[in-house]
Amino acid sequence: MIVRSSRGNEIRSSEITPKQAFLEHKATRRGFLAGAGAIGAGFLTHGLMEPANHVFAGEKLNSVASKYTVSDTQTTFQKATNWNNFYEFGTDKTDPAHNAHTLHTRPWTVELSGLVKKKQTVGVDDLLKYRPIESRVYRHRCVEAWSMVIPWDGYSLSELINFAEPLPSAKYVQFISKVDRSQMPELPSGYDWPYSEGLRMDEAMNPLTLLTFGCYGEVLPNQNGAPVRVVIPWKYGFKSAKSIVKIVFTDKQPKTLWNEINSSEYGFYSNVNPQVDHPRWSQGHERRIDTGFLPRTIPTQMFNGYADQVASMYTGMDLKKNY
Ligand SMILES: Nc1nc2c(c(=O)[nH]1)N[C@H]1C(S)=C(S)[C@@H](COP(=O)(O)O)O[C@H]1N2
Ligand SMILES: [Mo]
Repeated sequence: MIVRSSRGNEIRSSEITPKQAFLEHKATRRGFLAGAGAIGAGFLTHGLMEPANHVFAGEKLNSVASKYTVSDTQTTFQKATNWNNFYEFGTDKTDPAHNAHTLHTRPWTVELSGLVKKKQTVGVDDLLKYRPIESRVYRHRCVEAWSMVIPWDGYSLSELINFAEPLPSAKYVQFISKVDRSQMPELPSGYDWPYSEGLRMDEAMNPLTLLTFGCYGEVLPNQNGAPVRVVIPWKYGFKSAKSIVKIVFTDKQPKTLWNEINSSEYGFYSNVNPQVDHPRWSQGHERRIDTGFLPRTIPTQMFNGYADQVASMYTGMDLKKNY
């Protein structure tokens, strides 16, 4: 089925929310635009309240330009939304685009918990309006040695962490993704769901770590982790948890799904590093998927090319040991 998105292009129905949600978002679009000026009011006062002005896949975000942007050739929207890892919706790269429409992205809340002053549950629309949304073109390097260049829309996670006020004892941040078998009929067995990932506090506070609501200037398609995910561009893609429902502040390094499955292949840090190979393949090169035709093989850069902004967090650390 083909429908028209808000930007007037034709998009496949698998890239948007189910029909019901699509109709609903049309009816409420005016409400969202009217409320968009109220940046900052957000969840500071509303907490659990779900505002009526929900936004859905395909809806335009009024993003502002960002200094955190690379000039590499961008991956096409078509490719970035049809070649995905989102195992909750199947393990083939094309599965999420076909299956993720069953995810209900509203109502949606994110729980802030653990070692933090302002423990609370926040509606995702309040989160979206908390700070101006920036468009940031990031390199995106999967541990499987392919890469893309994607314009994401969001704001630094540090903004939310500063709001939440972690206790001094909080040393790590854990991200927990949604799991719901009724919405994820393809949920594979053999994994310790929900998907879980984590960062050290300084990594989570690094301005590059993006709390992400959109890509290509639009609300995230479900297969890219709607309605809210993180993007950590100097780490392998699996660190960037999708469809987050819980952010937990902890004093110990949190459990992560891939590390629990195979700690020798998927380390907690997983910084992009061409000198530390995956046990089963080289990480020295990557297949850059950009134009949508044949991928080009290019050398992988240390910290995915973000060394200037992140290398100082790891001075004195043995990156072969802390892979
Ligand atoms: N919840 C969840 N988050 C996830 C994954 C997943 O399977 N489930 N896959 C990860 C991997 S391996 C990659 S490469 C990126 C892919 O993000 P993209 O599909 O938006 O490019 O999401 C990451 N986040
Ligand atoms: Mo990945």
